[in-house]
Amino acid sequence: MALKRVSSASAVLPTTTTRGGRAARRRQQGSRRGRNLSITVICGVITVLVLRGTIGLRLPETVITNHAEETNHRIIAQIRSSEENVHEITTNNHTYTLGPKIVNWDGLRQRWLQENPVFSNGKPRILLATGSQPIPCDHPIGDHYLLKSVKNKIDYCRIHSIEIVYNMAHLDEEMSGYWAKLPLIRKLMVTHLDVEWIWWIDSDAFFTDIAFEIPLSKYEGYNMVVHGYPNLLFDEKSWIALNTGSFLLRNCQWSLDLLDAWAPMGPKGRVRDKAGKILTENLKDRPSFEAEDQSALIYLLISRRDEWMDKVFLENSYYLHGYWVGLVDRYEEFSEKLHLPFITHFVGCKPCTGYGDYTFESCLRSMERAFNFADNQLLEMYGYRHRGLSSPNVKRITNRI
Ligand SMILES: [Mn+2]
Repeated sequence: MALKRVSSASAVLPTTTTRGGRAARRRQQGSRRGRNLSITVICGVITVLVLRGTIGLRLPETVITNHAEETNHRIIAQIRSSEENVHEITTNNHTYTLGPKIVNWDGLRQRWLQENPVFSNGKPRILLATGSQPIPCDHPIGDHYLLKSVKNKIDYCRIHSIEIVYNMAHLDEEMSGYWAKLPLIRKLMVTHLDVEWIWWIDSDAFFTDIAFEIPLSKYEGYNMVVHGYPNLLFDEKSWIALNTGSFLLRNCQWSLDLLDAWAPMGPKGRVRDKAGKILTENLKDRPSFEAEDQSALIYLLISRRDEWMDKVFLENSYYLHGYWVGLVDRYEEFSEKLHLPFITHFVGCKPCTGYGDYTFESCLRSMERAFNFADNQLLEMYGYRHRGLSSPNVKRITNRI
């Protein structure tokens, strides 16, 4: 509040300040001008007093808040409008590709690793990739939870020596929204030859078991690791048989080929709409909407099973992705059993745009719990803990230094 008062004062006073500044120069030019200055200053002070009195009758804090809100709205509208200006009209008349075809990537990368042996020593390197839209959230609270989400990821990655990339750029205009991860992953693979695994994680997913590490040795011989269930995939053909909110792709030719095979349903507009119809017709319980990356991957794995499936590991022994409903209300119970869900993923919550399948309130309350649950695991290292899973405030839990 104190800060707001200061900014409001400067919003009322700038004319006086400028006059005062100019007057300082005038003062050197003679006493007559000096008298003029005094009158000006007195007039200015009276004006301010009158203005303050008038504002005072209209509850100053409301005026201040409105002013701040107006400024926010103006700035956000400017950012949005400049974003809209760069949109190009896509005709969708050509067959979409993520880029020039890459061949012999494994040979190239192998040679690079031999030339740079420092990178091939020790544990396979992981690059965690995440991101969010380039414009502000429709609800400011959405941006707050994006910040909490990235703090959670930075903490996890720091502790496990994982590099992290946060993307906010639309690298490919046609692959917007949920499809943006595909061109990003491809770019990261070809520019980070030292990295063995690219790990995509959504901005609406939180690490809720900070100590847990991905058991990479289990995935030797596999190139993709994604949370899912074989029976839901091949027997039920369910559109939630797997979840692409958190998955790992090995940096190899197979993965680049998979991205190429995965991408064609992505281009926004006619292609994406038409593909959405095919996906809804073929996948169990899928609502009718444009094609999204998860259904497209499921459809690819079902329809071309022999070609792709032998390198895909469907993980369900831990929560590489954990559906938040049924997890967030049981954190206390999990703590007692010392078996924490690795990742809590807020599927169906859209705190940034506000058009989710769940109420805004239940999503935010649950995200706060997930964040604090994870944050407790970090704070305990320093002897602190949140006052409760719903509380942003912390308390000291030990007297050690
Ligand atoms: Mn998600």
